[in-house]
Amino acid sequence: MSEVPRYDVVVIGAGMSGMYLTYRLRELGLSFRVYEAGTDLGGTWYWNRYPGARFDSESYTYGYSFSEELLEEWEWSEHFSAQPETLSYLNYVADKFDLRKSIQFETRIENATYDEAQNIWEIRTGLSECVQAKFLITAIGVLSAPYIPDFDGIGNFRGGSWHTSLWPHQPVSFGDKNVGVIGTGATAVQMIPEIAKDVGHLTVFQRTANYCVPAGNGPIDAETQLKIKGSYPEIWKRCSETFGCFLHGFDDRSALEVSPETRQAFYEELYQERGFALWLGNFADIMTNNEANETLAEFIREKIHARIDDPKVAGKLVPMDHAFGTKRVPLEHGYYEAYNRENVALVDIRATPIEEITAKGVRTTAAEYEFDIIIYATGFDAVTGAFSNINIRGEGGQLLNDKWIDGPLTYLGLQTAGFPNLFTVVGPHNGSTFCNLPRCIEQNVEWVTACLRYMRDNKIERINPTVEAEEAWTAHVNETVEGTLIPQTDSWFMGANIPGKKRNFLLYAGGSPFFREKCEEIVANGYEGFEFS
Ligand code: NA7
Repeated sequence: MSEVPRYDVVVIGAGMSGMYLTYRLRELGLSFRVYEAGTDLGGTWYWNRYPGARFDSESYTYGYSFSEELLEEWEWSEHFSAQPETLSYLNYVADKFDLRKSIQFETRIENATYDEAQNIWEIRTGLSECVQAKFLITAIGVLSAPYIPDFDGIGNFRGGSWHTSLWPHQPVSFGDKNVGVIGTGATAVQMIPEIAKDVGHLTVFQRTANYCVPAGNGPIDAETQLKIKGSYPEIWKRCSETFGCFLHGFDDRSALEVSPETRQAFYEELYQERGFALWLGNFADIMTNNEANETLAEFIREKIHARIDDPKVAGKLVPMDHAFGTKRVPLEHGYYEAYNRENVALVDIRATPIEEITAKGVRTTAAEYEFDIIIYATGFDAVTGAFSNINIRGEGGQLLNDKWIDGPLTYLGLQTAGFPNLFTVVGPHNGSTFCNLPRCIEQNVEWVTACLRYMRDNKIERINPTVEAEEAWTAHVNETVEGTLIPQTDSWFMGANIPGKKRNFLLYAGGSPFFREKCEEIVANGYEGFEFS
């Protein structure tokens, strides 16, 4: 029998988290292996190749910050980088730091079992290859388990169909084709204007209208490029101070305490700004007070109406059923204008629901639409979905999916009791879930690798949070959201986009600065809430 390879650490996933872990674990001198299901690295930016895929974060706030040399060398061409450029960036990073040699591609991990007697994780791939590691680190992303609704007849369609995050690697020629898109979340909002330019005819099936706001993208000119390169320390400082590690931070004033004229002028100013200014740079009570929120919702509704030629179409695109910002706000690049094109039609599937997918297309309660291609922009089993796809068994053979059946239970979103030596980078209830991700990925990875260093230096073999610490953290996470309007709305934030999934807040709404402070304080108190042995 061949011997089972044994590492100090196994990492699952080679997206931005797994790549940075590779860099830090190597620096630490530990033996490790990274397993990645894709044929190459990049995670989100490897999988999501749909036309129009790009950052919703300003590019210069999104790259890794750990290497000054890298910051000096790399130039983003646009304020919101498109997916091909981002993937090139990640490949550049991988080459520069020689990351690939630690990663095994085309290897999906399906089982990971903790052996209590040996204090070891046994990890199995889909090919039944087995490896062992003292530590297991998941770096499997927040939006990496695609969701396609279980429509009747879905297998009968004779044309091409796929989920946006499983976009073909070969170029798709739309030519004069008839294309249907189901879903109008952040993904569809980026994709629709791009496809509309190329297709014969596009039909969009919308269940819920969203509050989409202009991204304000554009090329970065040479002067701005120089300015960006000269101001990275200020950029990182600004990001570290704001709620979500963006350049935009909430305004302390109440939307209701200023005059209507001041309020309107402020909204207008934010609407013209780049990125999430209107969401995360707005009056803070937009997210906590329905009356305040409604002043902004109404402002955006008027903007939508003004941009759509046909008032009937505008009426369908105007959100009336939820508060602004309680679902992820899509940033758009000419989204509303796409509906002014003659080759684009909008179907309101709340009024006329989809009954089935047929051999020829989509049948709603009102009509059958024939397509050459159907694109499912129907989102993800967010945050916990990627965990559900792996059988992770902890002490006593307990399945993580069973433990989390009523919602995630974690300490800091980094560990879960009964699963010793398992770290969940960007896990549920982790500060990184409501964050300009790379900023929080770096924090998570640095925290975990510092912990591994501490354990090695102090000859500690095992780390496991206490049940009390986990309960307190979970209660705290729920408190952070209870003061906001978020729980009012069904969204992937609440796990409410997946039929049968228990409604539960999956993110962390206490803000990145607080999360970071908490992580540091726990370390300063001798890893309070964790048990070492
Ligand atoms: P989202 O934001 O979850 O959007 C999914 C869309 O698919 C949304 O419009 C849904 O309508 C729609 N959907 C989901 N299920 C159905 C069914 N059964 N019938 C019709 N329509 C359906 O996913 P995205 O990929 O756009 O964005 C995910 C994240 O990626 C985004 O938040 C960013 O962080 C990046 P609904 O609103 O539920 O009525």
